[in-house]
Amino acid sequence: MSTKFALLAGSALVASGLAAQADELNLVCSADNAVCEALVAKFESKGDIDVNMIRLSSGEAYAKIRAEARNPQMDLWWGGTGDPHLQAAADELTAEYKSDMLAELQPWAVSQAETSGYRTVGVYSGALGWGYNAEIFAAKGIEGPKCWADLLNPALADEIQVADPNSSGTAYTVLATLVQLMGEEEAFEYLIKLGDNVSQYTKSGSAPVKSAARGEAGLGIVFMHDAVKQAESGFPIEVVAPCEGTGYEIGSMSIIADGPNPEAAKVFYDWVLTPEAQNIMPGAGAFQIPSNKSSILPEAAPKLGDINLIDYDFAQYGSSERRSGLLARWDREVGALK
Ligand code: S7P
Repeated sequence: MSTKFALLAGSALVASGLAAQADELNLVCSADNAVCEALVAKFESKGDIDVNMIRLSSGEAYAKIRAEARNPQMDLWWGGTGDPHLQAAADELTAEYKSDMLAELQPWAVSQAETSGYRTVGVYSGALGWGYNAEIFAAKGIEGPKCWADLLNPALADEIQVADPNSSGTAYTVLATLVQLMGEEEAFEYLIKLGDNVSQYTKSGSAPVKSAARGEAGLGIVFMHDAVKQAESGFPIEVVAPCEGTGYEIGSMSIIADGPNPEAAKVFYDWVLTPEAQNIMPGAGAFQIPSNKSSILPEAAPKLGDINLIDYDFAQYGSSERRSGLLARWDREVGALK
């Protein structure tokens, strides 16, 4: 670490308005592109660190970081569901970092850090559900589905979209949620039946509800905040929390082990956990629950306390063995049928 960075490291840099030293940061962003760009623009305006950002879905980001393990190209991975961040931590692809900002975070965000041995941290949270196009359902005379069981209604043939859990953290959360709700055998039976109603397994997790908003599909299984974004944009999307219970994510952030710009990674890491950074998110259409206790909770954000949540086992479903095993079974028994 350079002397200048050593003197200014961590939250002192945040307080000083970011580093005075020119530098660059290679960032993988796994949330919606609009929020990735808004955060990068604000960060760059505050200091001399140029950000080279790429947007990849959570599973794709994990695969890239794993593929580059011998010669890491990226410095920081912001956003995306927590399970692949935990898998990267277990694989030691990411670096331990105990930010001073931990003291300002919600217990669930700190717990994510503790579970990973401080190789990842929670940046936002949000529950899984779906958004359906009320006009399409009204035109077809189908009642809006309230429960996971309702999604098997044969009247919904080819009306549902959900992502592929290999590329998408959202879809892996669907898979892990159903396994925790129903047990593994029943969950796979359910997913095979659901496949009859699925027109397409998309690459990105939020794509299904964007299609539903445009009338290209009836319903997208997504994080509820991604459905809220479409409703807030004026599309006829109804947002549903499934009646049997549902899973949730702890969207996470990790520093890549042996990345080329570790100091710049820490500067972004500390800043992006501040209320100043997190309060940018709703303006970019991101309605997750922020992890800093002093950040503003967006009015439109689905509140976890109002939703029937399962006790999601992040340690188990973020473990390398469990995640790889479930994805392999999904490929064999569900993906292979399309
Ligand atoms: O759009 C926000 C969000 O739902 O995107 C992340 C998601 O994992 C990225 O998309 P993939 O499902 O394609 O991986 C979530 O973390 C986040 O809340």
